[in-house]
Amino acid sequence: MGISAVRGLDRLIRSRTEKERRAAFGQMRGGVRALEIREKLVGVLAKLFMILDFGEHVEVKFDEARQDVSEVLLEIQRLIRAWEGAERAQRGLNIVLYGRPNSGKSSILNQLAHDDVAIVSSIPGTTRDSLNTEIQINGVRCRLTDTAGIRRGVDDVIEAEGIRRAQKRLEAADVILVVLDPETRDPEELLNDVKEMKSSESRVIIVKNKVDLRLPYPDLSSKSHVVYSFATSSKGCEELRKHLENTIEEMCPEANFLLDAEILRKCADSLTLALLCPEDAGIMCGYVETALFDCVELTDRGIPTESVLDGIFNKFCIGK
Ligand SMILES: Nc1nc2c(ncn2[C@@H]2O[C@H](COP(=O)(O)OP(=O)(O)OP(=O)(O)O)[C@@H](O)[C@H]2O)c(=O)[nH]1
Ligand SMILES: [Mg+2]
Repeated sequence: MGISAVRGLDRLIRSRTEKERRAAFGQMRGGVRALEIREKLVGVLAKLFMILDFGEHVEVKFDEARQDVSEVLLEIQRLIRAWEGAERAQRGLNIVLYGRPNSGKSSILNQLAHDDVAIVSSIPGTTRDSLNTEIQINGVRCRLTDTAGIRRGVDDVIEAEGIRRAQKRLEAADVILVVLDPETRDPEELLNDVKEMKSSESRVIIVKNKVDLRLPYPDLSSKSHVVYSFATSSKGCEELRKHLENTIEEMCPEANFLLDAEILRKCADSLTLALLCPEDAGIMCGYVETALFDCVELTDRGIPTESVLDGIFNKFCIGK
């Protein structure tokens, strides 16, 4: 069993959803993709040796080798994104509802959870503390957090603590749903909080709730995606549900093959340097060789000198 298969098995044991299990099988199959990358890099090395040793007698161009390197690099970058998505899915995503009191955050949480998890009332300030529930979206476990409504100039110490906790939740959020209703005063202030507190990778979705009231919403300058909802009905949250599904699919894409991103990143760094180097087959050769040795860590197989020689003799009529 190769290293990828062993790590895939470990992922399989730890997996809790169908999607996590599929990712684990992808990692168990990952060695196959690693071998393909290894083959391609051996091919590039063979071309570079040809240019170095027999440049004047063969038709191989430096640009051809450069093109091959960028193709392998693109493939590796795709695999890195797939790995990052699988890791995100494995740890689960945090989705946080954020907005003014009475905008409909708790109602949205209940609709997304298909359950009466949070108390809903027409009294602003009903939710005093953060509240979590777990849901699955596209097979990804999501911790959905309802928070206290945000308003300024609060005297009540408990409400002030609820607001502080709500803002703190933004830091670890993968997806932030900023809930606005037609009554929302100064939505830019809310969006500034989000901008300041959120991590660079988290996604922001603006939810204009209570669309059934057919009242105008405050103007916004934000470029974040906007969806409309009416959270008094399950159907009224369909657009939000769909958009969340798409967002989560982008953040945790389905992958047929998974390979350890730490090693892939080393490989990608060497190939990036290979592409940055001037038109010098010798320098490029050095970086491609380093990438090949990194890649070997993923395959459990060495690179016998013969494989590079085979690469040369299979493609070019040298010494035959
Ligand atoms: N007409 C209409 N009313 C809604 C909608 N969503 C929520 N409401 C009502 O608005 C009121 C406030 O809803 P909540 O879900 O408690 O609002 P909240 O944002 O959690 O409020 P706080 O907990 O105070 O921060 C309740 O009376 C809901 O029934 C909607 O889409 N349309
Ligand atoms: Mg509430």
